[in-house]
Amino acid sequence: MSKVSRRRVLKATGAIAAMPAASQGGAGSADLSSDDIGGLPRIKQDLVEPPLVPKHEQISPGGPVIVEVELVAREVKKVVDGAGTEVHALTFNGSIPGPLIVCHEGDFVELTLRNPRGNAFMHNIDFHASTGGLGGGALTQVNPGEQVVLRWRATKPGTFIYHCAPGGSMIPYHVVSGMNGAVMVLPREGLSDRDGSPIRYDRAYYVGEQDLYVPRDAEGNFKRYTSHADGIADTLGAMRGLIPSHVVFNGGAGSLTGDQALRAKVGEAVLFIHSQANRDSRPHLIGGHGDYVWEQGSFSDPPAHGLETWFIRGGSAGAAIYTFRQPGVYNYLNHNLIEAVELGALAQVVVEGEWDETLMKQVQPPGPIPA
Ligand SMILES: [Cu+2]
Repeated sequence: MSKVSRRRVLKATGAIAAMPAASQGGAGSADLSSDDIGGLPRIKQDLVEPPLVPKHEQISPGGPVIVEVELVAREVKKVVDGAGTEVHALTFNGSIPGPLIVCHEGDFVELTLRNPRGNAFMHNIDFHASTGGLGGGALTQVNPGEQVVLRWRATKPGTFIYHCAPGGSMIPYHVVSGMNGAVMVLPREGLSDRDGSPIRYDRAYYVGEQDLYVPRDAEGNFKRYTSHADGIADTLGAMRGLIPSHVVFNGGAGSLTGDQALRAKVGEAVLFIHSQANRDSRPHLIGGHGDYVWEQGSFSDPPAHGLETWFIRGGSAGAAIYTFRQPGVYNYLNHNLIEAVELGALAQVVVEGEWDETLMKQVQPPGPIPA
């Protein structure tokens, strides 16, 4: 039986909905007509501010669904470090990065993108997870006071960035002003290791890394501006130097440390999704590892096992899972240590639990060197 006729038979018998997308010849093949899509169940996904991730199932409970999400372009002033340095940010839903969207391979994402009246800029969105004209960028251009609805099918499982891309210099300007986020497309049957055995996580965090280019005055102090328009020429000048003033997680230096640190318990498997829409990064968990790492973000490929540091290419998102084995305060950082410690790309994970002396023990405390 040919592939097409076999699919038709399976569809007619209702068997196709229960099959993993890979068996269907890949989601996005013509297994659903426009009428079929219109009749799919709809799920509204309440997006949340990173590092939190929206409520989701790791294994799809059924066939494809339409996942409805809403993003609003917010043009806001943000303080990005402990010294009070300000940027006139461009954001999705007010946070840097924008919220994580989660769906399963073969699902449809239906985005309402709103650009409120009173905003200064036209905005749109390019979903790297989507297929077609500029990742949706051509179909989502909205001026202040407009909204648009775009539906796209998640055909590739993995982690992918999305970003605003309104054309010309406004593309990098909007991206480095904060207008980016990520989508996680889970395999319908959930994640698996290199042997095909299931991998599950107990919690998930989304860390969006952002390079910022805050202009300086003649004395080297960060400048302040009254509006986006006021600072745009200087900011474009600083961007062209390619040397960021800040490299931060979740919108600012220290935004994931201290009271705002990530939390976990010994024995929990934690999924870290890490995006960088513009510049390379090198995530590393000090005192831990990447048990499973999808460095390039594709869940079609098996994860690497047991990594020390992984590489996130600018313009991509990757995923790593680690099961914590010791309590303590861990640093999760960009292991360009200058970017981490001097520029801000550092988070903390506070882990509760029992210390395992078989894994690490101070055999002799510090003391004088014997004569
Ligand atoms: Cu924009």
